[in-house]
Amino acid sequence: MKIGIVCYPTFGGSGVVATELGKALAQVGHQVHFITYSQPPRLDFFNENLFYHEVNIPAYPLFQYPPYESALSSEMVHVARYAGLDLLHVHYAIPHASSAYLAKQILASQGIHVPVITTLHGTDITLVGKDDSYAPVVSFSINYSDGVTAVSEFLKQDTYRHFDVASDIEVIPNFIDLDRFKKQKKEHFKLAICPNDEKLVVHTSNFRKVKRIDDVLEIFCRLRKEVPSKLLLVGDGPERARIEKKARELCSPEDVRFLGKLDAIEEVLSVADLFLMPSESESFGLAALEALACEVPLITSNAGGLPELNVQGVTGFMSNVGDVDEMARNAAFILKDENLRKFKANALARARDFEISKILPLYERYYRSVLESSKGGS
Ligand code: GMT
Repeated sequence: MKIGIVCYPTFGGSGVVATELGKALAQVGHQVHFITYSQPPRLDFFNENLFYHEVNIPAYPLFQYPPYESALSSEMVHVARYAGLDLLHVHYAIPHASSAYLAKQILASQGIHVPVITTLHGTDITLVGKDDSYAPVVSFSINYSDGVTAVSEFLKQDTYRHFDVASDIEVIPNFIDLDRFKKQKKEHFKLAICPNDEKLVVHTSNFRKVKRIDDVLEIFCRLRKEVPSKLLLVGDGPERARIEKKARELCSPEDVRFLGKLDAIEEVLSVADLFLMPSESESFGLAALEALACEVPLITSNAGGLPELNVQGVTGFMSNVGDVDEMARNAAFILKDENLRKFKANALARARDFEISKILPLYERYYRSVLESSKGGS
């Protein structure tokens, strides 16, 4: 198949999933064309089946807001024609699904049929998409996609709850490449951060409000009274400066470190003992799956799709959003030497359920079914 993939070229979950999916599809022989406004960070290796097309957004003094959607639709049209794409797979509804709809109509007017599959990732539905400024366009572009997938059952149901959507939504969860995400020998790194054998607690995110990073600090402050431990915060985003200031007020610089954006997150996870994800909303929790793959148990909220990943009392614990006291108590329980080994083993076993080799065929099968059912359609 020849597949066009549209996504945000960022460290965010939807961009990572889209890029890893495209790479995996290319490795099994599909031709994959990425259409994005800059090179996705994980598009970092050569494969004869991989292509990258940058969306060009020419500036013009009239444009206070450059019309990215139009430029994106035009690039989809160019690539679909030039490469002979069989389908377009867009990740994150806003604005990719509506741009794809427009591209599809333009192509149809030229006698070319290219079906569109939209993958819903999370905040495109649960947060941003619900806003009146976007909701009618999100509903429309979901209904007029030829296929729609969501990364969890929760996200599927939330889409039906909040949007006027009639289409069937296929649930295909996030996945993990266990060849890359596995515990590595990085003991020197652990020793540098935890010189007195403290436990290492990690949080990675895009530092947005929805991640409740204040709760990460609150949990850690309570935990370190019980268990000698250190906290590593990985990633960057709008909340970073405020959280760094709060961390300075609450903790000593030896206890909490900010590492910024990291490509090789698996190296940090390899030496971690516990991962915190107390999010307000989380459609799946890819970062938590990456932690599990590196044998790191989880303390998460029970929001959104997290119960579909974190198994209560097995891979970690879940609590109501904001219940930092319970989260800290459970964190201390996991970190007891007699418990930690079991939780770590369970973490890896759970990650295996989401191995890419299990999830890739679900996408391929779905592509084939959409191609089949949209044959001759418009
Ligand atoms: O808002 C974010 O956290 C980024 C967002 C994205 O789309 O880039 O992540 C979402 O998609 C990931 C991949 O499917 C999911 O694992 C995350 O749970 C989801 N984030 C939220 O729902 C908050």
